[in-house]
Order: sequence, then structure tokens, then C-alpha cells
Amino acid sequence: MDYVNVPDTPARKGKLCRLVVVSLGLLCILQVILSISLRLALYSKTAKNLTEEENSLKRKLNVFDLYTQQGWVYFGGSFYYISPFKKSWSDSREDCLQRGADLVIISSREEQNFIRQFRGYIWIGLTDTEEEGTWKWVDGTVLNKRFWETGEPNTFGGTDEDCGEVKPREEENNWNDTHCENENYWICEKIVDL
Ligand code: MAN
Ligand code: CA
Repeated sequence: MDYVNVPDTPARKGKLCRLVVVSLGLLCILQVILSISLRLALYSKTAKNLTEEENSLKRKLNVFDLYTQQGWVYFGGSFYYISPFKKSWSDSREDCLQRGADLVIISSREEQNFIRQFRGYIWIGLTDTEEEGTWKWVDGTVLNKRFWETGEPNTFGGTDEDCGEVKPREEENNWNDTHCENENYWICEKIVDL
């Protein structure tokens, strides 16, 4: 194939030079625009995420305020309410149900030690009314962790002791089975997804 040789005149060189300079300039401008838009996009995404996070924290804080104002205490994913008076086990449970909660279910050593802070004879959500000797929590689950006081549960003197209480003791193991008609303080628990 034949090529036509065009002589490199100074005017032609100048034109080529301008073309290169203009193209480089355009490239620079394009790069600046691209960089600014990327930063803007990143900024607005971060701002959106932060707003969502802020809203979710505000919601949690509102729930927390609402419960604490009504005397509930937060611990490990649940709110707890300690009664100011004493009632039978069933009446205590009824009170908890009316608060949208139930008698406390103790499922870990941490929770047991948290409950132990409240000193008194206090009802917990434990009963063997359904079947003598089969202790169940109010949600129907059988006992996993047990913190019975030594010698308990003992159905003392052959009397029906079908409800679980905690006693004000130094020892970690402070549960006792006692008469459901006795009047005790009680603790309600409400699991809240904060
Ligand atoms: C009392 C009751 C019983 C308990 C004994 C332990 O009689 O609280 O339930 O088992 O004390 O001595
Ligand atoms: Ca007992």
C-alpha cells in the first residue's frame, strides 16, 4: 500500500501541539469532574447511613426511656420490674401479664446474679403445678440452669410447695419451692429487642 508523504511544516507542528495541549486539558477537567462526583456520591451515601443509624439509636433510646420511666431496669436484653407489694404467685403472674410481660425466667448464671441483687422473698416464673416434681418455667420450658438452695425443692413436710421463689441469701443458690398462696414480692421480665 502506498503512503502519501506530507511534509512536516512548522504550521502543522503547531496545530498538532495545540491539539495535544487541548486534549490533555480536557482530560484533566474530566478527571476533576469524575473525582468530585465520586466524592459527592460517597458523601451522600455516608450521610444516609449515618441518618439511618441515628434514627435507629433514637428509637432504642425512646424505648429505653419509656421503660425506665415506668420503673423497669434493663439487663442483658430484657427489662425487669420489681413489685412494690406482695401477692400470691398467681396474682403476681397476672400483674406481669397485664404489663405485657411474665414472671422472670432465669436462664443463666449472669441473670441469676442480677436477680440476686433484689433482696427479699421474691416470686420467679417457676412452678411444678402441672406435674409434681417437674419444674417448668412460665413459657413452658423445663429447667436448664438450676440454683436451688441446698435441700430444695423439698415439698416441705409433705405440703404442696408448687411455686418457685428466691430467698435473700448470700449464696448463689437461693431458690426454694414454697406455697403458691404465700404473699411475696415478684419480678416481671419482658424481652425487648433493643
Ligand atoms: C420453710 C419453707 C420451705 C423451706 C424450708 C427450709 O419451711 O420456706 O419451703 O423448704 O423453710 O428450711
Ligand atoms: Ca421448700
